[in-house]
Amino acid sequence: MLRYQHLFFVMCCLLGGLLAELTAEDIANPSHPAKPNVLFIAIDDQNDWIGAFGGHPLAQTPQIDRLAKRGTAFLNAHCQAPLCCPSRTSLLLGVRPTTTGVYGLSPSFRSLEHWKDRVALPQHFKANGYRTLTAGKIYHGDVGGPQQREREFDVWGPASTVGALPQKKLIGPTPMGNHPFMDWGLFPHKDEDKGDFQIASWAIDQIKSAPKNKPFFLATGFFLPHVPCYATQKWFDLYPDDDSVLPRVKEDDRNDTPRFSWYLHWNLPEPRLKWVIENNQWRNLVRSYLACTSFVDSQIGRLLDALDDAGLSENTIVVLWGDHGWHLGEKGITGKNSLWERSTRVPLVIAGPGVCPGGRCHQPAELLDLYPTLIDLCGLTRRADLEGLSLAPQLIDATTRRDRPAITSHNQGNHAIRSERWRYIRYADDSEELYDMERDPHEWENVAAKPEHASLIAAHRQWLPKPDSPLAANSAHRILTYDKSTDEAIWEGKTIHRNDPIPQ
Ligand SMILES: [Ca+2]
Ligand SMILES: [Ca+2]
Repeated sequence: MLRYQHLFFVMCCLLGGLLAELTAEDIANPSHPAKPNVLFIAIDDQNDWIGAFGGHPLAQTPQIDRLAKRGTAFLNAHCQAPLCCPSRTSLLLGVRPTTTGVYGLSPSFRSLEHWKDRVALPQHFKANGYRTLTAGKIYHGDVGGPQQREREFDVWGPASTVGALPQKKLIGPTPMGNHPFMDWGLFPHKDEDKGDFQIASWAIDQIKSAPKNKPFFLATGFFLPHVPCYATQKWFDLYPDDDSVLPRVKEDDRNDTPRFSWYLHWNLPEPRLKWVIENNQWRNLVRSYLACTSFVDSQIGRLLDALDDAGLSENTIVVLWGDHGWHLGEKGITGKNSLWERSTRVPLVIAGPGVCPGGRCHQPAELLDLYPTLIDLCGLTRRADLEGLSLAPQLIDATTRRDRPAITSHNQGNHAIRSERWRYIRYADDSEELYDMERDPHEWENVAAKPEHASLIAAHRQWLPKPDSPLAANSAHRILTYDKSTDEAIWEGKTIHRNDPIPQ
């Protein structure tokens, strides 16, 4: 009986999706767009501290939760690289960092001979009759001058900015260079003066004035909760000013992680947990990050309201994703650049025509999958050069199995393989980690050395990406290379010796 009920539910969803795509107006008026619009929302450095994703018990994100109720939330979704540029390059081109060799903050893929003319996701929408628009951070950095901008999107709105800034840094000088972005906290300003507010306002204007005879692909990239995490009192008030906001950490957690795990974030402006605690900044950082997350959530709510007000919600696919996670003390660090869950797990929600409401998918999913998924949902021309897998089956029935795990890479030779239950990490020097994510969701106990896990590790190893390309030309910033024959690791141009103390 249950099976029939399930089948009936799936058929209703399929029929509902088809009906949503083709309305009476389409039949009466062939010029009315039968293709759905797409609202494509990126959030920079947003980890899984989102209500619907359960990464933090106190996170307040009612608008993303509202979107998740309308669509499918991918609860085991992961970035392909724990850093902006390589993660976004992978998503936009539909290929892995291990294929492009783009692992650092530079180069821009458009500067590379092999990728300069490759059709990126927004260009594929344009080629299929869409009007394409963008504001904020979608690509990482400049795409290469006005001519190239026009090739990427039809219409460009405001770029990403922090907006209102305090007169000077709110926290004391941070280690490893006192980077101006390493700052957070509360200072008096107006939400309306924040860059993300202005980006949302621009996107709302585009939704209101969208031509009726052409579907749109509107990409909106929010900057927060990327550092500097500034927010107004209203957003801080959502979170208790006590230690109940702190994430759970294990003091000696790095005792069983390989030394090579430190090489991936050897020397960075993001402070270690030790510094954050010693400078009485841990609670402030956590509250600031959560406050910024809730603020961005409210801006997403403004976009969803605009779609409702314009009568476009029924015919618009909304995709929400974060480009990678962020540590706030877990494993002794803040920031990204790790192959653990807090760095690789991202919020991913897809809602709209053809998507079953309320879906909760626990199968592994990758940001890389968005390109083929959107091709399926919008009926675009198929492409044979994409490395992701369409999530369309999971959007109809979230329990549909996927054999392929999610794979995250950070520089050549360092990879995490996340299956439904396990996380396997292999570093360039062959050191390994294995975590049972069901029994040990915080990844506190590395069980890679246990003999009973040998076959499990072998099964995960089969998914290590091929090719595993070396660095693309002009790679820079957060770059690590390793020569196994000499055991020499080079971080940002400087050799790391086996006995060097770990920078703190
Ligand atoms: Ca980012
Ligand atoms: Ca540990």
